[in-house]
Amino acid sequence: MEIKSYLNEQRLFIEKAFATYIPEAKGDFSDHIQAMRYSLTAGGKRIRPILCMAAAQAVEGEHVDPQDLLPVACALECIHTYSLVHDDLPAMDNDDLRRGKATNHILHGEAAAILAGDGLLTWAFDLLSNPAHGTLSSDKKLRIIHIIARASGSLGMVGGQALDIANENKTFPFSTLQTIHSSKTGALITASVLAGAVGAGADEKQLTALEQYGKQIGLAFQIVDDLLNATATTEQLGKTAGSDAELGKATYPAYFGVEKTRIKAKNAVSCAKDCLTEFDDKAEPLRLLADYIYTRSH
Ligand code: GRG
Repeated sequence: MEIKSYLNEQRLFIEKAFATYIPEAKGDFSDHIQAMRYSLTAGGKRIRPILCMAAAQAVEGEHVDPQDLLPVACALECIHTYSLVHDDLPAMDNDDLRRGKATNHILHGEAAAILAGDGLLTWAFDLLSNPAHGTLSSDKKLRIIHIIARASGSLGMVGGQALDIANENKTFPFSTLQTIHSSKTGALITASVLAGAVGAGADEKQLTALEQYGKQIGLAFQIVDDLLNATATTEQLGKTAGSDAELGKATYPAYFGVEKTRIKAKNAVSCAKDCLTEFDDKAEPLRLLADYIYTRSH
């Protein structure tokens, strides 16, 4: 399997589902929904929904129609996109470029961007809990909702963002950087893997292995993000390069230098793949995704 065509095919599958699962910009709330849709459809690698679908494929549980997981996959992308919209606000990272386009608040204004983020976050839980979507059992849906809520909130992504902002321009121990990374970035990535696995009926042993896999690729993802921020160009990234240094953020390259950081990312990818030894060929996309996270250029 070739990773580029796999990613492309999966990305299109997920983006096609937006037509079904994301409200249309019409009626009384059309401006608000348009602002939500602007960021959601602006591009993006769709890594979290792809991981969700790949984890479901890897598991030998009950047969699950990929269509049944699409609301979960779309919900993950809504939550991720909301976090980007809010992260770009002047009160946070104050960025004007995201996914190669003007950030939400630059185009729609701050109030509309905040509400677009709020709308995306809340819509995710509408999608996850809607009894009309798919045939996943209520038990599975509830478990998935809890996994995603826990990973997105104060003990996960939101908490990590708060810690990150509180520590700008400060010196802090490496363990704090690890906590920031694992909560701000790693938690939603791990939850994406677990959500797909739960949807496909994974047993506890498989869930433990996939949780470790998720944590390792989450770590690799953030380390590579740090590296790209320090070494790639704004054109390559579609977002402002060099912003970490400008905002006084502690990063892996700042602690270890570029070369050692690359080795750490590679090690995390290798640990992630080691977590998949009990899985057969159906986990091939998860293995390729781990490699891709290391080699990605944006
Ligand atoms: C505002 C609650 C809140 C959280 C923000 C996601 C985040 C937390 C901040 C974004 C800043 C950042 C660089 C985070 C690290 C890694 C990351 C999430 C990068 C962006 O994700 P990609 O590369 O983006 O998957 P695309 O655009 O491809 O979806």
